[in-house]
Amino acid sequence: MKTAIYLLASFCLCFNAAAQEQVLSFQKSTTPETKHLLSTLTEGADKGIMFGHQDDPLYGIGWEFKTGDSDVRRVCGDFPAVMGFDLGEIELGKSENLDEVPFELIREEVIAQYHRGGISTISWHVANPLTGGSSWDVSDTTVVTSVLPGGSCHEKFTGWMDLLADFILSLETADGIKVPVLFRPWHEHTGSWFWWGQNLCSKEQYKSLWVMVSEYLHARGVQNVLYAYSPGIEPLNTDQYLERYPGSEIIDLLGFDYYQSKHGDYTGQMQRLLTIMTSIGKKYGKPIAITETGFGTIPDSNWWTKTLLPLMEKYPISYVLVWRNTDKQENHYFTPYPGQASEEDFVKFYQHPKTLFAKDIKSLFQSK
Ligand code: BMA
Repeated sequence: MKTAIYLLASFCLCFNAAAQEQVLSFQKSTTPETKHLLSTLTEGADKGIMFGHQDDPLYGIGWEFKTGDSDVRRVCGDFPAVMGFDLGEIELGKSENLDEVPFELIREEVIAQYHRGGISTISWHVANPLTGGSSWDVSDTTVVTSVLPGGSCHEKFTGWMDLLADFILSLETADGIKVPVLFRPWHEHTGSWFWWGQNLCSKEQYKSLWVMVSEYLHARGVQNVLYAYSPGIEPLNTDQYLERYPGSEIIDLLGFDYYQSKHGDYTGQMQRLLTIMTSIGKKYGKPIAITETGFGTIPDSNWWTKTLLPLMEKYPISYVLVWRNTDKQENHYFTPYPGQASEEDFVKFYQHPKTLFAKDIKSLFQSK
């Protein structure tokens, strides 16, 4: 018992020191398939820009949970190169995520996307472990401290990380290959709408969150994961972008999230962040991506070729991902569906040599 307590105490001490210096206590190890994913993300940018869509094969406008369906495919005949999925509420032991998607289906679709030669990225709108609320519950500013080692919710959160690890480890093909994924937790942290946001924790605490999760997944033997860092649009320069960067030892891809709205200078803001990321990406040797974007309901029928594509062409971007199409929420769709105003323009966008979809990835990268 004493030995166990000692080991635990020394682990905590080492952990804290490691967190402060941002030095991991382990050498990151990845499977050959995970390395292949990293090279696809990195080299992809020379060949074109991969298109991504959140929850693409799960549901869309007017349909739900039909194998092989996708609004993107219904419009252009191909699946996106990148698919995003969310594990929010897996930590609560539920069988469905916060958007009522069965985790079993997510698992199947991640594996199907791998067989297609495509990429899956996973976000985690994790519940608030201290208040019992959602990711968006920012009523308490001590949540991050509470989950770190020594905090009142640390043990509970360790259990949550176990459920996360179980899921990532369960992403396995019939012949036993662990499917690699790009994990993107703690996103949009430069805003203050999630419990891990800018005004809810210090920069050291935020970085420690990253160290804790990556160390824990490593300790659980998870090697089929890469990590994406994705603040919001707030950073005005490279220093601000990197203010809470947990370090190149952990992070594999740099991104940011930003959406167009009816007002505001979308192109100008995007250019600012893309310029910042391009220089950091080059300096650190990391691929860069637009990890979330879109123009809700796409009211501009030429948005794909006149707004998004010109932005994508100017920077060495690996992929761009637009958010989900759901009719459970009013006006919440980000790709066209048959009959939507931007359908024709999306087909032009698809046909453009610079954009890459699932079939392109399969032929370019010879994936399984
Ligand atoms: C948000 C919205 C929410 C959803 C969440 C996680 O941006 O789409 O409705 O619950 O993403 O997918």
